[in-house]
Amino acid sequence: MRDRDRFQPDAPLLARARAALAGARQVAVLTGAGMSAESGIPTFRDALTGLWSRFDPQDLASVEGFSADPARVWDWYAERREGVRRAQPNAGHKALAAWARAHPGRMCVVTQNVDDLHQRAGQPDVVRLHGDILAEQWLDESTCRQRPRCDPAAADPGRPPRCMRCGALARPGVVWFGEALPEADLARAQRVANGCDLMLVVGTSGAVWPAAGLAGRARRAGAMVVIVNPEDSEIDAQAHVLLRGTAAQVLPRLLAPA
Ligand code: BV8
Repeated sequence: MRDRDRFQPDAPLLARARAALAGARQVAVLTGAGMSAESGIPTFRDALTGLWSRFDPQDLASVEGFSADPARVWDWYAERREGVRRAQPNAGHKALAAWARAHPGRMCVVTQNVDDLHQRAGQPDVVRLHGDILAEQWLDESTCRQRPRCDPAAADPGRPPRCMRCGALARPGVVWFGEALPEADLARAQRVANGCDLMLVVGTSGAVWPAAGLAGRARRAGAMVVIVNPEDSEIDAQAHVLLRGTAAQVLPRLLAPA
C-alpha cells in the first residue's frame, strides 16, 4: 500500500484543525482537482497522462489551443465529460456537504474544479471559479445575431458542435488559460476569503492563479489556513496546519460531529 493509503491523521494537528472549525463563524473551503481524485476524475495534471501526456495543459485549455485544433481539444473535453458523468461524489464531498447542512450559512466552497460533484453531494453554497465542463457556450459570443439567440447546447453535434442556423462554434463552458475568471464569482471568492475565520484548502497544487492567491488572502485577513493534501503544494507556506492525507480520508475525520 502506498504511504498515503495508510493515512493516520496526525492527532494533534487534526485536533487543532477541529478546534478551529468548532470556533469558526465562517468557513471557506478552496478545492482543486485532488478533491475529485477519489471519485475517479484524474487531477488536472494527471488528465494529461496517456493520449494527452504529450500536450501542455495550456495548449489544450486555451482559446489558442482550441482554435489551432478544435477537434482535438473537443475530444479531450468529451473524454473528460464522460468521466465526470460516470463519477460519484466521494466521502470528502459528502462530509463537506453534511457539515454545511448542519451549520447553515457558515460554509462556502470555492472550487477550481469544473465537475459538478460538490453540487451533486448537496453542497448548498458553491462558487465555481473555472466554469462547468458539462456546459456549452459560443466560442465567439458575437457570432450569433439571431433573436432570440441560438442555444449553444442545441448546436448540431460535431467535433466541436456548430450551429447550422447562425454558424457559431460551440466550446466547453470553462475558463481557459489567459481568460478572465467570471468577475462576480471571483469577487465573491475574494470576499469569502477576506471574511472567513478558517480556510480549508483541499486537493490543489496551488499552481494556478488567481485561485491560488485565495489562501494567502485568507491568511492575511486573519483566518487560520488548513491544507489537506497528500503531497506538498506551491501554497503550503500559507498553511498554519498541514494535514498530509487525501480528501476522502481526512475530511470525514476533520468534519465529524464532536
Ligand atoms: C487569468 C478550466 C487574467 C479548464 C482551468 C500569476 C502568476 C503566474 C501565472 C498567472 C498569474 N495570473 C495569471 C496567470 C496565468 C494563468 C496561470 O495561473 N498559469 C499557471 C499555470 C502558471 N492563469 C490564468 O490564465 C487564469 N486567467 O489570470 O486571466 C486575465 C484578466 C483579464 C483579462 C484576461 C485575462 C485562468 C486560469 C484558469 C484555467 N482553467 N480549468 C479545464 O479544466 O480544462 S485551471 C485547471 O488547472 C483546474 O481548474 C485547476 O484550477 C488547475 C489545476 O490545479 P489543481 O486543481 O490544483 O490540480 P492539479 O492537478 O494541479 O493538482 C492536484 C492536487 O491534488 C495536487 O496537489 C495533488 O497532490 C492533490 N491530490 C491528488 N490526489 C488527492 C489530492 N488531494 C487530496 N486528495 C486526493 N485524493
